[in-house]
Amino acid sequence: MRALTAPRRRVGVLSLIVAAAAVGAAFGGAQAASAHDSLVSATPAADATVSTASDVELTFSANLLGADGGNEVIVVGPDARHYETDCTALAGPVLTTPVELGAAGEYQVTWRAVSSDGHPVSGTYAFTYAPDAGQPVSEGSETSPCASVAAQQDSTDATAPAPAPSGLVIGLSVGGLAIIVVGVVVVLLVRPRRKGDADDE
Ligand SMILES: [Cu+2]
Repeated sequence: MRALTAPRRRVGVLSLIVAAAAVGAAFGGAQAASAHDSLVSATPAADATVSTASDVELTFSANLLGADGGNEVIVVGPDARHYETDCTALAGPVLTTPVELGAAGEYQVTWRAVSSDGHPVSGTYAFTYAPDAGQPVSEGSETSPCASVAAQQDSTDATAPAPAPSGLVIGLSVGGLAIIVVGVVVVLLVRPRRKGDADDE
């Protein structure tokens, strides 16, 4: 009887350790996610219609990290051309990107920022540009005038056979793995315990 119980108990302890690790990982992930800075306000605001804009200003919930090239805002017009005129400047929680807008229509703002915990956060939103008559119409540019953004887009556009997985994909994979591990552990835990209960009583 002893010989049977010992290995079973060892499996139980092992399962508990794995379960604790998995739950810890899941919790850690959730905590890290909740600590990510979020976009608090934007000018022009999402879904707003503006008649003029000299820059796009995004304010986040905390001071961002000034990692090189990590904070980027691109502004793409209805003609799919870029209308930001320089790289994004960071001041505390605020990203400012100068723009010269072109034709009237919907402009897409795509941003990527380095959260105060060091992790990248990103998002996209649109605003409508409805300029008064006589406003200068910028021609925009085919690629971002910001070298680090343009370089990134080049590498994205290149026909790479296996594009590097994004942080989101990695996060989902890790999350999926944690769920699978927890599932396996639950099965392992439930099985021997039933037998064990029967034996003990
Ligand atoms: Cu994080």
